Parts: sequence; structure tokens; C-alpha cells
Amino acid sequence: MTRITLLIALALSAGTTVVAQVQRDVYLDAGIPMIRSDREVLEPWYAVVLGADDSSAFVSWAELPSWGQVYVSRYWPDLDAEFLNVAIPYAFQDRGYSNIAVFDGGCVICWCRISGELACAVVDTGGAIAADPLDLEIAARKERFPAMSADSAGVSITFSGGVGNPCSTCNVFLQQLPIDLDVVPSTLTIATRSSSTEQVADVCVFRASDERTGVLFVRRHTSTSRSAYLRWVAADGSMEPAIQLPLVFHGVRTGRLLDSNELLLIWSDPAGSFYSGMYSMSGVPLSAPRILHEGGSVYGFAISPDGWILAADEDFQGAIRFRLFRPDGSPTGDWFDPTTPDPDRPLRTMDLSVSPIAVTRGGTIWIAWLARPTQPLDSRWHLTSLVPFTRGDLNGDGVFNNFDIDPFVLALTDRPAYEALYPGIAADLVADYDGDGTLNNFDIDPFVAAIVAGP
Ligand SMILES: [Ca+2]
Ligand SMILES: [Ca+2]
Repeated sequence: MTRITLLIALALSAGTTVVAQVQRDVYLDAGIPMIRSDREVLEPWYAVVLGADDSSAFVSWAELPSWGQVYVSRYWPDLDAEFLNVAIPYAFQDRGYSNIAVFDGGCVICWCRISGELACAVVDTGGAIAADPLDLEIAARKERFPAMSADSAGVSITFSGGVGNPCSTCNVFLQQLPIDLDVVPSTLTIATRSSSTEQVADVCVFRASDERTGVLFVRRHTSTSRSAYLRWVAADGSMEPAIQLPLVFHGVRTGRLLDSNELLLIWSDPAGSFYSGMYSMSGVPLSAPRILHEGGSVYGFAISPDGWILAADEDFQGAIRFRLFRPDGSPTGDWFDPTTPDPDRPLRTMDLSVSPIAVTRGGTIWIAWLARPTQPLDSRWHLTSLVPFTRGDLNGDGVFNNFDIDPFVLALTDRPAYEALYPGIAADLVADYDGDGTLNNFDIDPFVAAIVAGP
């Protein structure tokens, strides 16, 4: 497949200039047409977490060897950067486990230090530190990244193991913070284990439009008996009773509160098959569970606010793969691997113990992955985005019809005028019917045929 190669000169904060290569093409292996962009990252990424909304992705990474510094960058879907490597002004002393939550106005990054504290900072959409790092006087759970959810009012964080309570399976806690991090409300205890043989663990946290926060957590009574619960907390900190979900499962993997105010949950059964199901905010099943994957493990899942599901998997022998599911639960296609070949570094991996994947409304995918060598070479990080598009949709309204004829003619005859009118639409990919990598006269006949055939 022909590739469009773009060279983007990037000014780093240190004043040095590096050149990063972004490769962009049409990708069809996910089962729907997508514009793929891949960027080989020149910085020594480590412990990469990313969070995305409909417009961009925030990526955070920590410096080797021991978290000497944490940086945040923001990328557009074409992998041009709004800003690169903004340093979090914090005296990092030991390794942490971080997560990132995006809201309308920026991102919140929180990290659990091995030695104890949970700390958070806010970076705005332009790369300014909107809220200086805040240390929370709690000893957070170690060796797992915190579950987080943010909106323009605040951020919610769940963890287990508090001050004087080093047991990481005895309590589930919720910490709420305003988005400017200027007040620290009391840490709330969402669940406590009921016996010495029981374990409790948080799964994920949701911030609802009615200003309540929901925590999904699990009680493991024995190795085979488990139950899942949902507990809502009002903005003033008052807690509603926990709701037991009518769910038979081996493990609850993740969940998300959707735009529709329904909960989409993903869980596995003892045989290792994975399911998704919709629940009301009061825990009532809204549909029969759908099977996502039958038998065998799947490493990680991400869910968009409109219900797209991205499954991510790796075999730990150099292969990674993904599968995308529409909001109705149907797969767009088979498993796929959108990583680009690097003969010197043929092995691929992701660190799914953190959160290097995201899917956003409409099925746009973000992946941070690592190309590893078999020889003694450095590994190289990549950031890959996949943006679904409609072939021939040159006015960018999401459908292909007669209104795309004039933009097609304009893109063909006066590209600067087209790009001024429709910024951000890659005409050479969207309307490249014959697959030669550019929009030119050879695409006229197939475009006309497609218009005549109708959407
Ligand atoms: Ca259109
Ligand atoms: Ca063409």
C-alpha cells in the first residue's frame, strides 16, 4: 500500500529540534475503512499511559530508570503534537503507577508511589500546568495504577490500602478532588471486607451527569465465589447503599458509564470467555449479555462513551492484536494488528499493566506500543491512531452523497482552497479510490460510479 510520509519538525521545550516521521495511510484490516497514522517516538518512553477524548489524546510517560521525571504530551489524530513533553513539576523519588483521565479542558494525571502517597496534577489543553501536583495524605495501593474518571468539575479516584491499613484487599476507597485540586475532601470508604477470608477490590469509577460518582467493586468470598457491586456517592459525599449486580462471573474486567446513562460492563466467565452487558445506573440488566471472545484470555479492554469496545491482546512472544466492536456488540471485523513493520525490531509488545490504549466516540483508536529488537538494539516506542472514515466523504459530514461532489472537484482542481475550506480532511486518503495514495484524475471515474450507486 502506498504511504504518505510527512515530515514534521518538532520543537522541544529544551530548544533542540528533532524530526519525527509520521506515516499515514488507509487501513482496512479492522473491517471498516480507517485512516492510520503511526509515529515513531524518539523520546525514551516508559510506563506509557494515554487518555483520549473526541479531539485528541494525552500521553504521559516516565523517565528511566526510576521515574526521575514524568512528562505529558498531547497529540491530534494525525499525530501532530499540540505540545510535547511538558514536565510535571514534582520531586519524583521512586517509581509510581500512574493513570490519566481526560476532561473538557485538559487532563488529570495521578500516580501511586511505591513508598506511599497518591499524587495528582492537572495539565490544560495548551500544555500549561493548570494545577500543581498535590500529594494526598493516604498510602495508596501499590503496584497497580489507580482507577480514575474526570470531568470539568472534578476527578474521582479509587484505590485500596489506606493510612494505617496496609492491606490492599481489605477496603475500597474513593477520593474526590475538585478539578483545580485546591480542596481535599475526606477519603470515603466504599467497601470493607466482611471476613478475614474475603477480599474487596475496586474495578472502575464513573462520574455521572447528575454529579454522582459510581464505584464498581468486587467481593471475592472464596476462590470461586465472587460478587460485583455498584455504589453511588453524591457530590456532598453522602453514600447510597451498595447495589449487588445480578452478574455471574469469574472476573469483572472494566466498565464505563455511557453518554446514554447506561453502564457497559465487561467480564469473563470461569472458562475464560468474555462478555459485555448493559446495565441501568441502578444495576438492572438492560439486555442479554453479548459474547465478545470465546475461550482464552484477552489482555485488556477500552470502552468509548458511545459504546465502542476495543479489545487488546498480546502473546508475549512478539505479537499484539486488537479487535473492535460497535456499540451494538458486533465486531467490525476479525482480530487485526495495525503496527507497521520494522525489520530491525520485529517484536511487538504493550504494557497493559498500565493503560496504553483508548477508543473514543465513533471508534477512533489510540495505541502506544513498543517495537523490540532480537539483536542488541534499542526498542522504539510508537503511537498509532486509527480514525474510521467514510470513503468519498470530502465535506466531512460523516456520509457520502451528492454534497461531496463540489468538494471533490475543489480538492482535485484547487487543493489549497479545499484545505482552507475543509481543514483536517486528508483528501488523498479519503477519496483515493484506486489506492495509489493520492487523489488525482484516475479517481474521477470510481468517484462518479460511487455517487451513482448511492451511499
Ligand atoms: Ca459527505
Ligand atoms: Ca488515487
